[in-house]
Amino acid sequence: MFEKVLIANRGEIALRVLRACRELGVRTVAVHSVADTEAKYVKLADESVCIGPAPSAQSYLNIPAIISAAEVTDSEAIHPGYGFLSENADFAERVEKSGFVFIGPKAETIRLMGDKVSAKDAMKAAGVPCVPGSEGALPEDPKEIVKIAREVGYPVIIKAAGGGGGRGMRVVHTEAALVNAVNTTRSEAQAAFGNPMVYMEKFLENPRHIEIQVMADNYRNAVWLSERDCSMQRRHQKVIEEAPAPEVSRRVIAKIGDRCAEACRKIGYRGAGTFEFLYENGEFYFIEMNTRVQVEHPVTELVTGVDIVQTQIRVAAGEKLWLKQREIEVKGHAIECRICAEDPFRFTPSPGKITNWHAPGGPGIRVDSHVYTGYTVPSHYDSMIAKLIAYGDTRDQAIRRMRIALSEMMVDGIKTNIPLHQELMLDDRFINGGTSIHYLEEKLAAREEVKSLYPSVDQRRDHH
Ligand code: MV4
Repeated sequence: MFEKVLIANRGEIALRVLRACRELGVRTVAVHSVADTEAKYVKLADESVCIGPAPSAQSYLNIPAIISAAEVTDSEAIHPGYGFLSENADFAERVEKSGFVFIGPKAETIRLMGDKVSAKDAMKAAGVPCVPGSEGALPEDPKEIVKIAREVGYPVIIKAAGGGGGRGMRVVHTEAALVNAVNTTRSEAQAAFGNPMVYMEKFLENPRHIEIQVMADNYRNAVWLSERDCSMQRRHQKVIEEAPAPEVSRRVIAKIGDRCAEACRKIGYRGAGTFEFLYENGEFYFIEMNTRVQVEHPVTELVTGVDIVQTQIRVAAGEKLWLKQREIEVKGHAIECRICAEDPFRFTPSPGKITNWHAPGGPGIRVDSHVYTGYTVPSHYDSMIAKLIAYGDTRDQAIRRMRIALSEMMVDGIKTNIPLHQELMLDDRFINGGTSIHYLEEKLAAREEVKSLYPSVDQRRDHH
């Protein structure tokens, strides 16, 4: 096992990685920006290094500063968490070239998956079902593009190879709009990602977002650890995640999961990973692979009993995967609410000092958070301040526990989206389970409509 791991991240995931290291007897180095000097996980780490000013471009994305911090502290490995540099192939490469272990896949794997065209090619070749569409990137010739779209069938979606996570996409409903849409997406992709390559897929109108968690070692052993349903989202930001996915046949999931694990063996995948699928009419369609630990990993940990972050560290240190697929069982149900420092109705960020913090507890409740009374939520980063996770024997029990936990939770001094979560935990469609990726935005739009028809006294006063 490593003697010392550097945590190249901040917030709740830095604390999560720190706890995993502690349990493994590994010493920790926290790197932080000026804005995070007072963070609890910085104080809890064995050592800390300030790597730059508040803006992440100069701190959490500052590759030379992070590598220098690893050098001066004599760290052996670097855990990138999620976001920031976690899926940056150049970072992974420079970490390894500098003689440290990158806790994640090989740089070439990150690069393969970062290009959504090569990722899809690799997965198709490995037997993972993909959304029907163009064979690889679209050609230049407009006539060829029109022909491909006719074969795929409208509506189609044009996506940037360098995009992902909802960036650089355009839906096309008619042939008349096609070539223009392709050209616009190309130039936007060139500007945003420095890569003009685009590809085409059949546009699925009302899918769910279901993803499969995988874990692999350095020796081509791989398992899949159940699935998560992350359909409850707004503007590509997940709001609620759960495991297992409601209303999906276990047989169909098992077939897809086995394909994912097999694909990992084929491509020599290493570490934790997530296969993202769209699920519509009983079918799974691969769209992207994430090569990092995800925000929502705790729901998988609760239903499988596998500590994903510890497993990441152990396989990175060269341990052979001890988990056997037939021993991995899904038990119970887990739901995660992302608690964000934001206005629950307008979604504007609400940074500032938390004057009073009380985390809920009781059976089946887990809170992953780095905040405390007196903590100031900085304005420079993501607004997520906590993950509230409820586990139960059944989905119904998990929901009931979540309602109680939300009612106990106290966050004073800033606004949070707790009221939105409380509303969703009482929402009939959520309670039935299996809502699509559009559900939350439709619900919020309907709520806006009611508000404009029947303005509150406050809104009328604001208006005048
Ligand atoms: C799609 C799609 C419908 N059809 N692809 C958005 C994020 C990126 N990971 C892929 N995305 C989508 N790809 C086809 N062929 C709809 C989306 C999509 C979406 C996907 C997952 C979660 C939320 C979403 C919200 C809007 C659109």
